[in-house]
Amino acid sequence: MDGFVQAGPVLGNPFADDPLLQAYLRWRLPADLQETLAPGLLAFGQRMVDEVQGLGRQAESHPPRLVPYSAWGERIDQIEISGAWKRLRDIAAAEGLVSIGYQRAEGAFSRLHQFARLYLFHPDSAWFTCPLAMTDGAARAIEEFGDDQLKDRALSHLLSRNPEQFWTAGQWMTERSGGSDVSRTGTTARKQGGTYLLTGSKWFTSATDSPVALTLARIEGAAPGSAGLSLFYVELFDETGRLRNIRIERLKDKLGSRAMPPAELILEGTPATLVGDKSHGVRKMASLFNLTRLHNSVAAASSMRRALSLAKDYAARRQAFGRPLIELPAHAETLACMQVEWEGNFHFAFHLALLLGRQEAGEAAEGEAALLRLLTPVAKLYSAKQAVAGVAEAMESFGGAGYVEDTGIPALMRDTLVLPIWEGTTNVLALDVLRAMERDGAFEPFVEDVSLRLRRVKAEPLLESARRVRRALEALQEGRKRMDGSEPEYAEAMARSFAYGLARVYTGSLLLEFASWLAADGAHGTDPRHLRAGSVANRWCRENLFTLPEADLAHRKASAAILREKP
Ligand code: UCC
Repeated sequence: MDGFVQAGPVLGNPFADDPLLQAYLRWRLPADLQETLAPGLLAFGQRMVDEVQGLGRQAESHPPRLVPYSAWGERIDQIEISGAWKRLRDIAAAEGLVSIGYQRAEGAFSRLHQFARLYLFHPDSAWFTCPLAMTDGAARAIEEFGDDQLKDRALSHLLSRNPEQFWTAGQWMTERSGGSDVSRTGTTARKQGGTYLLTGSKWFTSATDSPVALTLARIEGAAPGSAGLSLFYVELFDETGRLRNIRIERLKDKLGSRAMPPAELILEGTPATLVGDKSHGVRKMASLFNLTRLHNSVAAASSMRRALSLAKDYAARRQAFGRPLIELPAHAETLACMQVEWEGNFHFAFHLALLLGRQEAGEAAEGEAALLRLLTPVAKLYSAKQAVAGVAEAMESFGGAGYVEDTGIPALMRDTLVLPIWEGTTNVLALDVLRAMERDGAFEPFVEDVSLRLRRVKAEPLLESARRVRRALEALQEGRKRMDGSEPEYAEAMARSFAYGLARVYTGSLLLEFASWLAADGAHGTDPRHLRAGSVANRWCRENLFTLPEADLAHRKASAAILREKP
């Protein structure tokens, strides 16, 4: 019998093993702050290996369960969750995975610090990063729109580092009529004394084991459409722990993120507090979902990194055709492409965290708010697609083993597949990109920002790439003019390609700026790392940065004709 046993991939401390994250923090943070934060990140990374990986696996294998009735027939609708999931929540609280962003101890860099931690936590956390994203978004919307009473009540829990005090928040936006077009929301709100009572059904509620949630409802008599919706804060349980006029119809039987309990709910006069003034609830909810979309981008970069580190480690251990896989040119090329795509997405996501931190600290430069508004959907839609492609590629690189459940790789694939779906699908976000350009004038700051970044690129080996990005930027400007001057349907048909173009151009400029910094930085002048960063940037920029496909009326008619035939 052949006694050969293949050694599986091994994961180390995700901070210690991530030179890109370390270099990025050296680049962006003041030296003293970087030195202060690094030991904490290293220790947190070790906690992933020692504790969180095991908890994530346990939570995944003990999914939540709905208990509709007590032993004696009383309707109780309790969601039972695993001890591991509860422990993940306690760790998240104690490590400040939400509160760091609000305590702002690191000023404009607080979001960078927070998202560095979330990036380390995500792939081991069995998607506990979903409730954390929702909690972060709820805290932000309440901070922005809530009155003092609501802020005192809710933020003291949502931002607590004490596991006994900490609350996660859910988000209930999706109804049967749609998760994308929320203007058709049917839930109504009736005023009773100082509170509102909500009646309706919610088709997909996220993080439903949370004690509080933000949701949309139409106050009786309010206008139809999304402007007539208002934003509400709900506390799900009364003092005895019973649901407040909420029925849980069922938990969603999802493809992935199995430790997490989204549900279908019926609201039967559920007490709720209005957040801010009446109406324009979608605009207020945007404060939540713009933040959860950034969480999504960081989770995408984190998932890509996890998949790549598994694939690379395995490629060094696994022999085929007389060599380790990593030495086989075709395989090495595939892995290198994955690495370039991951590094680009990493830069894009972390740059948004930097912009957000600056904005919240009141240190944003002119145009940066509009830029962040535009780049948020761009990063979400692009990174989610790239993460799905990257994780699928990593899965394939394991051959049949990647398709086998107990390697953990199928779970990683399943969990990644939700990234393009929740918090806005690719096309919905591409349309949001148009909205940001039209309503917030965000394209001009984008052009200025990329141009400024390209002017900082001085190193000779990067100049050709800088020229390529400049040409692609001009193509985007040309495309924008064409979209502006055409019927709206042309712009909508082109929105996805255009958004991809924005993502690739912007990321190219960030990679070039980073490589330039490494090349110019005295500490790295002789370090070959700056050469490899240059190779990453050049490879990114050699690819198809942006071209706008022709999509005139004839093209649209052709699309309709193509679709006419059954698949
Ligand atoms: O359903 C879901 C669950 C899926 C499964 C999840 C699996 C669970 C496991 C997960 C574990 C990981 S998720 C779906 C969540 N839904 C969304 O993310 C919403 C997607 N739809 C959109 O984003 C749309 O673009 C809408 C809803 C925002 C479109 O709304 P409207 O009302 O039709 O469009 P308007 O009229 O353009 O926008 C209304 C207002 C405007 O402001 P005012 O009131 O001043 O006119 C907009 O400028 O909202 C403003 N607005 C924004 N503001 C719209 N979008 C934004 C934005 N992104 N930022 C700022």
